Amino acid sequence: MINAIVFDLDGVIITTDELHYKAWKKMADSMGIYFDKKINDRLRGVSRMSSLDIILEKYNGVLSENEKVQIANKKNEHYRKMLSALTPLNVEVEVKETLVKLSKKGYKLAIGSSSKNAKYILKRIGLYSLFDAISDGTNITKSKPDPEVFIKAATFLDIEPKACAVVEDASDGIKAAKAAGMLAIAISNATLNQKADYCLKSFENLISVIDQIRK
Ligand code: B16
Ligand code: MG
Repeated sequence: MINAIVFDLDGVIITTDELHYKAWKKMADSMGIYFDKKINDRLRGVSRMSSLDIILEKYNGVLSENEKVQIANKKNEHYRKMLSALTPLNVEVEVKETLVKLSKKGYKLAIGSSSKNAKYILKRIGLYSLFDAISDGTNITKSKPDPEVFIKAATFLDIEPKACAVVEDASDGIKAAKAAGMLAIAISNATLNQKADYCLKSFENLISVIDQIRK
């Protein structure tokens, strides 16, 4: 029986995946590195430093660890500048309504995000208080596909992993959910991963999928 739903943030709750792309693109262009949306899809759910390593596969030079940290910090500055313009109006109505409906049905709601900016984003878009627990990049040592972020979310909720369902837009997120022993529900890009237990046509479709699971 499913008692809790753990949501990925970027690309599921809010389209900050687009802002990550813009920030990385600006950084890559400034260094003359080829970067496109296909490469960007490999960054979904992956930590900031691991994302940089993927982007640097197209870079011919050699960088020290310190230089890499500086580049990642610069990207985060671009990203935070865009995040500072977010308001509750950036949240799709169907997302907010679906979360409220699930909460009223008695499900515990949590965030399971690799992002260190997750709490800031949730506060900016006015959804922070809707979640019973937030597990993010600040409380993990390994990013998705490692299950740590989801296991921590279940621990914060005091609910067993097998009673949790995860909603993810990243293939690595689906792998992480399965490794955590949770039900994996895919949306957008993650629907390509055959390991997903369910695929959503839209965010609000989650209500009927959860009702179906309950039967
Ligand atoms: P930050 P999610 C992930 O968030 C993003 O998908 C990924 O592209 C990003 O690199 C990662 O967070 C770290 O984000 O730089 O803000 O700490 O999809 O797991 O919610
Ligand atoms: Mg995501």
